[in-house]
Amino acid sequence: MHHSVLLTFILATLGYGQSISRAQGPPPPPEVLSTIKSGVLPVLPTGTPFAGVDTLEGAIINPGPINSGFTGLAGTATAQSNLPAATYRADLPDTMFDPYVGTVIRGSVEAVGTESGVQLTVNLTGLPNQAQYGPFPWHIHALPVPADGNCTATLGHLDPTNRGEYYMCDASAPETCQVGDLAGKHDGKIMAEGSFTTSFIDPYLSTDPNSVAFFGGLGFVIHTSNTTRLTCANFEMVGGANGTSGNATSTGNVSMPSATGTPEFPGAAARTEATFGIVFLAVVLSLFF
Ligand SMILES: [Cu+2]
Repeated sequence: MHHSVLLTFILATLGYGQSISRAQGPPPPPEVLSTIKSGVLPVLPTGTPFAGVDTLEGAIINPGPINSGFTGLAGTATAQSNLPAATYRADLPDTMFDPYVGTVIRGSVEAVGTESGVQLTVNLTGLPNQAQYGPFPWHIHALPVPADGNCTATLGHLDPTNRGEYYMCDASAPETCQVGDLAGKHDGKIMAEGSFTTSFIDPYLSTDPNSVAFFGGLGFVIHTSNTTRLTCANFEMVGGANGTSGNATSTGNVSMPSATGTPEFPGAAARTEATFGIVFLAVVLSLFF
């Protein structure tokens, strides 16, 4: 009896915090980059609770069929307008979270509030071997990167509509995508090796700290195609809301956005947390009764 309880507990633990990302086309051959700096889990589960889904280092790499038009449990994302003209920037660190890809990704993502959404400007260098590790998913995640630089601690994607991560984003209906799924909404995963630059307006992100789509302080993450987390950085405020931003190298008035306390992270991560809590409670009760 206790064996089955223990097994349930282990499986629930493996499911805890599981974060997933979608993949277009077949994934590349498994490439074990590290036993500790991985997608989500520290080891390759041998008894994954996600039947029928391939995993590598705990990251789901085959999310199943496309369900275009999929809408989150909390509806579709809201198009923003008249946002505070604050500037946030995620500056990638000198050291990669996962340094086993033979290069260091450097650069930044700058994000400025506009009349009709958030203008993002992406400048990256050092993207690793495309054939071996690409294409590279890139997202805004649900939690900040902690001081130790642990990209795994950012959990899944910013997902205020509670869409979950089991279905690919349909770029022709971006309001149905996860708000943090920059790759899905904007030209897909990065297909470039070396340098990559792009700029676009995302209508669904917000520079208003009171919005569920507020990304200030949250982590930007770049993955390998198997969702291993390569590098990450938080969006920190580098320009105020008075419209005087625009100097990308300015570090004046650097301040973290107002403490976000408990950042929004509904979606898959929250659901697995709830499941974990229930199973954990059941295990504890079974020990006593
Ligand atoms: Cu991500």
